[in-house]
Amino acid sequence: MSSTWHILGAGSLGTLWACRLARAGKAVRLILRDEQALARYQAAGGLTLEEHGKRHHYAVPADTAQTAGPVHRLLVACKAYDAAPAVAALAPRLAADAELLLLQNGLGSQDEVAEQVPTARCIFVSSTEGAFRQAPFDVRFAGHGHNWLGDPRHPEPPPWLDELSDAGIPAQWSVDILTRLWRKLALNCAINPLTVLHDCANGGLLARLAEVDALCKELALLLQRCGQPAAADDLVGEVQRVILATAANYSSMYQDVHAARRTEVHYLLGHACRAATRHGLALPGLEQLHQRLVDTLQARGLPSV
Ligand code: NAD
Ligand code: KPL
Repeated sequence: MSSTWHILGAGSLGTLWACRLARAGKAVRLILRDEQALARYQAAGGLTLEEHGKRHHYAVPADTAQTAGPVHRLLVACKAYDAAPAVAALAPRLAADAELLLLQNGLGSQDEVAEQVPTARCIFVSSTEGAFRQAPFDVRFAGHGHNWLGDPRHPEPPPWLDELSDAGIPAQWSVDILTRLWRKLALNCAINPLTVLHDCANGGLLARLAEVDALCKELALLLQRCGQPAAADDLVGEVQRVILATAANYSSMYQDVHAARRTEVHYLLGHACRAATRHGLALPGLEQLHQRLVDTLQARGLPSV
């Protein structure tokens, strides 16, 4: 018998996954932060997903970490900085052999979560899908993409992987999930902080390609030193292609900063700088970028970790 999909965090990606699983008839339950969030959810009457201009409602059942009952399969859909504390609060309900899917961008939060649940299987996800919250429990599916799932400790896929394609969730098992996550982290480090510092859309970086290229060179050195040479392959070329293809868009970090939301800098540029220090690698351009970003976030009253 298939396990229930418990979804921790009913934000953009949590709602996107919950609605598609529910639509496909899978057993799904949301786990919300506290009783107040549960009351707000019940007042909203369920989740709303807008796709191709059409709005659909899903009355997905919900509870909180304090509700009784074991959790065998958990999609962790919080921000990177919330993931480990959220999982820790749920730990008493997690089965010893529970499987966790970690949707967080960047690196570092996956290990923080794994420390909370040493006997569980942690599956890392790298997602290029895009969704955003229009209102509480009301999400727009904004960008079709793909999801790569992988487990750095066990190369074999879980038996339930097909449930995702049954639900229309584009997913593929990846034996090199860390390479994918490092590559995405490097792209984010080369683009997102500069869009914040120069207050521009991604395309604004076309006028600053020398600065972008210098960062890519340092990032490529870091990837090599971290044992990820494939993630370094033609990084500068891909960064330039992404800047061109998304020229009119504002990066996720830019959007967070302008909406006065906490960023995931600690798990992106912060992680890159910590990894360089651990390897005794001097990367002055990256360090300076991090410091400028930290100063900018602090000046705006936003957390810099
Ligand atoms: P979000 O802020 O929209 O949603 C996170 C949700 O988690 C919020 O509803 C929050 O209240 C909830 N939460 C936090 N702590 C909780 C707790 N203790 N218990 C229960 N719920 C809790 O975030 P998002 O945009 O869905 O992003 C989630 C992750 O996915 C991030 O790491 C992000 O970088 C990554 N990601 C997002 C997108 C996207 O398009 N939104 C795309 C790719 C990757
Ligand atoms: O993933 C991105 C983001 O905005 O977070 C882009 C800009 C495509 C690459 O950094």
